[in-house]
Amino acid sequence: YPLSSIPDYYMMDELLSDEHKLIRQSVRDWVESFVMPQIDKAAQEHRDIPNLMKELGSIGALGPYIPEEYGGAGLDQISYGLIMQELERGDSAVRSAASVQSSLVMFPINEFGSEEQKRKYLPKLAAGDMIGSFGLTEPNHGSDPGSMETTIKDMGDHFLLNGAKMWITNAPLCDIAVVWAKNEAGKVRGVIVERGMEGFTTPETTDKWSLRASKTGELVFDNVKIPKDNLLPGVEGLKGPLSCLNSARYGISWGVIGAAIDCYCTAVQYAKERKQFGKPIASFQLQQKKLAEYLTEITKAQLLCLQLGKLKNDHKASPAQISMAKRNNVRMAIDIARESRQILGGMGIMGEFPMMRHAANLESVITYEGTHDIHLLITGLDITGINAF
Ligand code: TGC
Ligand code: FAD
Repeated sequence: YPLSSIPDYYMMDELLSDEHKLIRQSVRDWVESFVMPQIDKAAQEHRDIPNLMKELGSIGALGPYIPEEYGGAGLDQISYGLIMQELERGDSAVRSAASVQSSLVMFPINEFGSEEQKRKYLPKLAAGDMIGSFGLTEPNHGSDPGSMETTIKDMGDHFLLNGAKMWITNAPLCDIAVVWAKNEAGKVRGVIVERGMEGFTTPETTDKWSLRASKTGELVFDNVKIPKDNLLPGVEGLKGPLSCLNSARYGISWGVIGAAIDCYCTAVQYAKERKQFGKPIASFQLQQKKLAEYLTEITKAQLLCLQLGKLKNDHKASPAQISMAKRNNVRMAIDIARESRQILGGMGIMGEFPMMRHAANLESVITYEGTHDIHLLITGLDITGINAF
């Protein structure tokens, strides 16, 4: 489909700055030329896209809102959202790579790291010369990270890290991992673990049906000696990792709009071209109903994100507001991906078209960064003041 057919039904562009539109266009062009030609093959072959992180670094998609003095672009939150939207139009695996690096690795180092840590890691992470991962989830604790079993023990001149993290995006590729573990006092602390530290391994999780162009794995720590300088000094408690999630979930709310747009635009074009009973299938009311509903839902999601972005720029977005957007928009996107596949009939199952790939990817997206049900409970808690976890 022509890129000019990407919907802006409520003229949201009028609310964006020239800089926002320029950033969106440049990422859109990159996705079109770099991601689109190779994404189906990568997903079919269950492998990552070669050189992805360097490429993402070169277009400024890693840590866009990190200050320029540390290698970021110093952009606002709406720019970050628009970048995520364009990346996920390509594939959720591409957005995931940028999300983890930006919101889950660069964000905590920037927010909670020492000056030395910022200077050591952030510029390399921004350039894609270094790949980061984020270890919160464990084999026995996913939705309930507060019960984590991974520990750091103070040994005087270093810490000893023991435990395991599971389902970690980019674990097999990472040069560093931001890992959350409990100290002797039971307080959650963050440490930067570097590849090559003795006792640190990253086995790959294979045979996924979802996010096949993204590497997932475990982070295993067997008496890993962590230098004291690698502790994130600026935060203690679960609010450390959860603050990172606020940023990543916000990006996902925008990102999934991109996946929905890709499915919607493909479906509109196909419905206009494909003829049955002597007419384009777009002329049947049943198909028009679907297309009209997709556009309505995409438009609502865009407006939700834009206002959330403004709140975030003003440091007024609450975690519960972010949960609402993540939950609503991922549901919107997965519904559109699943439904729009049917508009293509048999062709909808083919790799030539993106619906099956997006729908399968979104099964991970609706689970990670807090499941659909957990976000509902966060909204429920915000309404009632009663914790129903
Ligand atoms: P609770 O007792 O409510 O809170 C503990 C402390 O944390 C604070 N807090 C937050 N702080 C900042 N942002 C938030 N969103 C926060 N939510 C809670 C809270 O104020 C409290 O602070 P303090 O100072 O009083 O100690 O926590 P709980 O144990 O009852 O758990 C509730 C919660 C919110 C953790 C849980 O509902 C939840 O969110 N579970 C989901 C876990 C999750 O999202 N995991 C994601 C792992 S990372 C990932 O999936 C990456 S995929 C990326 C990719 O590939 O793109
Ligand atoms: P569980 O917590 O066991 O939940 C299972 C089901 O029970 C869910 O439907 C859930 O909603 C429901 N449930 C749980 N508690 C309640 C409750 N109180 N009330 C009602 N229902 C409940 N994690 C990281 O730390 N870093 C990463 O980079 C990362 N990348 C990921 C990449 C992929 C591809 C995937 C699939 C996951 C990734 N995750 C990552 C982990 C992800 O965040 C977790 O899978 C997610 O938080 C859910 O945890 P769980 O899988 O253990 O499910």
